Amino acid sequence: MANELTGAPDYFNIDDLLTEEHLLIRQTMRDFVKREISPYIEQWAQDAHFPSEIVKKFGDVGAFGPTIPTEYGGGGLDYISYGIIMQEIERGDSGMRSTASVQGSLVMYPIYKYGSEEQRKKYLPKLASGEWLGCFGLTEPDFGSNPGGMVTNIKDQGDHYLLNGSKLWISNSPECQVAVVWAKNEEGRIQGVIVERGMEGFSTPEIHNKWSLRASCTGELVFDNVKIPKENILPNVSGLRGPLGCLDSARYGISWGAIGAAIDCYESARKYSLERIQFDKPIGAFQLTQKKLAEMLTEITKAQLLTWRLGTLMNEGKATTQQISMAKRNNVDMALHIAREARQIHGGMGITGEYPIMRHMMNLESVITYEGTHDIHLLITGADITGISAFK
Ligand code: TGC
Ligand code: FAD
Repeated sequence: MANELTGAPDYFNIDDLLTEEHLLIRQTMRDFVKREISPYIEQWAQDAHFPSEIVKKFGDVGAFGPTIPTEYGGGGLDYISYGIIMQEIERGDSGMRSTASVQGSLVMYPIYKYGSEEQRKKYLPKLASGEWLGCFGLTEPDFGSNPGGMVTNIKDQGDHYLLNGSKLWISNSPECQVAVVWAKNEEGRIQGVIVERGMEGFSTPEIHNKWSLRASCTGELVFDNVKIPKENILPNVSGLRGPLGCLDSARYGISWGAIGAAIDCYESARKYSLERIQFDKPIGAFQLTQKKLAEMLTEITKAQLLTWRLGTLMNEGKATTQQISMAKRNNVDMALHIAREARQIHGGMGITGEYPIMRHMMNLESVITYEGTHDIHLLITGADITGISAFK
């Protein structure tokens, strides 16, 4: 039932669907997370500390831009490999996975997909190696679920642009060297802009007092007449499809990542249920505990099958935005539900940092909101079913 090497459930022999390379990547990431994240994560989260040294380590292990071609420093891997990497990192912590998925899917991906050859060569190798950390600025104080309403703007000044506005809730922003920012031009069309730390008028204030993703740094991006060289505009995209295309890739990674958090909660609950004695029996002997564990394993298995199939569609270039949206919504909701049930099984101990449960649960409250809220994803599926958009 459990994979002997990774200790993760494999109830439907899904490992048989993976290649030797996939299994090797998973083992490498599992070892990395056990060595570099798991021993320290509770303290980082309790202290609201972002371990900036992890950025270089992620670069070294190949966690940044796994699907980007090797000539730009990426891993040149397929989408199942990418999913496996996100799963194993999020088994450690969703905030750590955020750091990696923003870098890969939301910073490297748009530069690779929409950037010029010069931009690819300038930024991608440094981002892949972890020399630079990047962030992605789409959300604004007044435009979250509705990014098309954004007011951040660029104005053509002849030999450069002037960037004004602000972005809110931006993962990695306080530590970033480079930001991919979405702004409207004078015709109201959305364009991608590469902003570098040190540009005059650009600042990245940190958001404090989060109860969620405490080991990930989150902040604002503030642009006060920032002079943007013309070569920093992403030339090959305009319109909302630019940022939304990046979200497809990131939401796909989250659909795998959430399974990692769910596995960690399930495994902790399973072990605890066999060790904890009440009424002279392990609590795992009680039917209601078994029901919880049985439902957890069933939901994890369904999510594993969903993401594996989605990964094959991604590899074939056939996955739709709506399919990715469904997987993100289902798997994050599944993981949050499992975290809550696992917390019950741990009783009072479940609220302490002795176990990973409460941290995963609090993290997942962000994951179910970012990259499109649960309800926005329900509406994406609703629009696909009926042909009627219920957003506006
Ligand atoms: P709508 O009219 O549907 O579409 C506007 C234009 O975009 C095109 N399009 C896409 N293109 C490529 N890929 C996709 N996935 C696309 N989806 C839509 C569409 O064809 C259209 O193109 P054009 O050329 O005709 O203009 O847009 P809408 O304004 O009705 O909004 C749709 C909606 C609500 C689904 C969308 O805006 C949405 O997804 N909202 C949620 C916002 C969101 O997810 N924000 C995420 C911010 S980043 C983040 O959270 C990072 S956290 C990372 C971490 O820490 O891990
Ligand atoms: P709102 O859009 O104000 O939504 C509030 C509520 O209203 C939600 O329940 C929503 O579902 C509901 N709602 C809104 N519109 C509708 C509708 N049409 N129909 C029904 N219900 C609706 N953004 C970035 O750009 N880059 C990042 O790196 C990034 N990182 C983040 C990190 C964290 C920790 C968090 C919490 C957020 C991050 N975000 C980032 C922002 C995130 O994408 C937004 O929070 C999210 O898209 C929701 O926007 P909002 O918070 O403004 O909520």
